[in-house]
Amino acid sequence: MTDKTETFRISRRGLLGATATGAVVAATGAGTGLLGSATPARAAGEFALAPGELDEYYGFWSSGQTGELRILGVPSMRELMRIPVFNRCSATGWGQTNESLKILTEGLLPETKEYLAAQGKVTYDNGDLHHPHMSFTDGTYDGRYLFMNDKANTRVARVRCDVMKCDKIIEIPNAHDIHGMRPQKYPRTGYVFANGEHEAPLVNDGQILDQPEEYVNIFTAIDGDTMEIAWQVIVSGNLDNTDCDYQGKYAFSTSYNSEMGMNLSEMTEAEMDHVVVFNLAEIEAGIAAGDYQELKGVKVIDGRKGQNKNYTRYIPIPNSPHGINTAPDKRHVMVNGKLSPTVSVIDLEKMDAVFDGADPRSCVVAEPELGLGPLHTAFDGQGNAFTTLFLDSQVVKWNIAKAIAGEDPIVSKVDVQYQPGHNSTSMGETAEADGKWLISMNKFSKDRFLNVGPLKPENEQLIDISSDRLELVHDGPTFAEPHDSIIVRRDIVNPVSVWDRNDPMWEDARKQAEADGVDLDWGHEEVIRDGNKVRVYMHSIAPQFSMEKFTVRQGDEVTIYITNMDDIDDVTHGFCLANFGVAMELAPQATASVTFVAERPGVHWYYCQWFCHALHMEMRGRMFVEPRAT
Ligand code: RUQ
Ligand code: CUA
Repeated sequence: MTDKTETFRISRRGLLGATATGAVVAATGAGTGLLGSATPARAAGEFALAPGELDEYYGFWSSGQTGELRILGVPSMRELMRIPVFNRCSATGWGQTNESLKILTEGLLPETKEYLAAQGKVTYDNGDLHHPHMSFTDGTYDGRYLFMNDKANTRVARVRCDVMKCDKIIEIPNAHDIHGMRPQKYPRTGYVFANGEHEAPLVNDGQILDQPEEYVNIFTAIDGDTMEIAWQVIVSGNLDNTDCDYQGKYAFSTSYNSEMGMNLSEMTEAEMDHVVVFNLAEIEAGIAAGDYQELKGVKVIDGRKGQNKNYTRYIPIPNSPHGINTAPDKRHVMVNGKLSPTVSVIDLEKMDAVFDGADPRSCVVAEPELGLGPLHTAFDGQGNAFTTLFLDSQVVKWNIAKAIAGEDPIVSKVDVQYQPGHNSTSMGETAEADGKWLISMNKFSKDRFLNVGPLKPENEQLIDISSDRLELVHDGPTFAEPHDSIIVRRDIVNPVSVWDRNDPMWEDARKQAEADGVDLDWGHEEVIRDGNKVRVYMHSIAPQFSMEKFTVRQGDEVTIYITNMDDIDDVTHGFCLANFGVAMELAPQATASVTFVAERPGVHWYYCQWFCHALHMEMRGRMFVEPRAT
């Protein structure tokens, strides 16, 4: 299909100024000439921002098995920040500070806490973060929160966009391994929908192994404001990806294993799998009417096939559909075929009839063949869709109206290197899709970068979609594994630069300080002894900690609370207690605390681990640990 690409080859130089406002710098030299066979050489640097220039978009990136959230600038593709979520972070102390441990532990199920305790742990320290999505109001991003899933340990987390820190993590009961996850688009978020991917016996207590008919899968609706579980639905088949409509009526999930197979050949046996459609009002009414069972404190409704209820419908879709994406026209939903070369187009205006008894397939209004291995679809807001073709290593642009009219919908294709999974377009999963940029998130980079050993980076490619000629303009190597991303207009995201001294993040520290008669707001430098528990309160102002030294006894359980009194943008300190494995971030006006047992007698230096001042090296102090009396 490269011939189509050729057809649309036009000079882009003249369009540059219009498409990348403020983003253009002079060409810096010869083109690389290696951007793929169908792409002409272009001068390096044309799409880079000049030093000091800001990006037009925030990109929020998952990191797969790394477990963190990342912020990139688009179109520069510069990595701006990493936000630890499901992982343990050495720099910030995430997973070690009391504030982060509270978030990492409070949402765990009792049996998980028990399991972890048997491992000598209080929380998981790995995660598999696939899908980051922002909260919506009225069909577009509202800049409040980001939500994300953990496939590895069945969790959903929330990041506050005002400070760009995780403030809630919950484990989802009854489900197994949360994969697809999306926030409600209308009227607002509202619900966060989360798919359990792997089927398991409903009561999974070791009684059942090889009775697939006893296996179920669970769809969960979480209240995005409280991060509590609103309800769950038992479904037939497994669940892969999910999305919802712009009307607030339906959510839908793909299933690649309608067969309920337990091995590869069983899972791929059927010609048709399905999309499950969830009728939100019917489910809410069913819950209100008491038609549920309570499992682990959650109201669970039965939406399996064969129920004579209106909670769900099963739309047959060719073999093993994967991604599901609602178009900004607020009407069409694309179901990506994976093992089928097709994308099935669902017309939501036909969905009410399906719930009224019409043939479930009657809502499928087109099923164009686009290429091999369609996985995910993004949109430009102008009636076009962009689908990744994993096996063809291409992104195909196609016209939705033409597909529905039965005409050849393919506009153009671009080669990507290599094997794309997700793609995302600027504002593309909202009603404000603007058709400027597309990121192709490729699973392999092969020969695109210097060889770094057997473990290679993945490759994210930036494609200009402002014309029919899809132009690859940037290669971006990334570490494991930027599964999915969203591209958000920068006016929507407005984080603060300095913390509010009364932020809920350190409410526990504030309460403890109050109980200890310590003023957390200013000037505290106190050591409070409470049996063998010692609480040390100090503050930091560049380039000093308020305590030059303090003394504890061997075996004391020591908690150190530090408030960074600096309120200047960008003056972050850190606290590292050498040879105690203790370190944390202290952003402007933040309080952080950490607890450890002082089992090492002697003098131990603590130092500021965030370069903050010309006298940063001098920003240090001593903890003296008196030996245990023998
Ligand atoms: S899924 S490569 Cu985890 Cu987002 Cu499609
Ligand atoms: Cu304070 Cu470095």
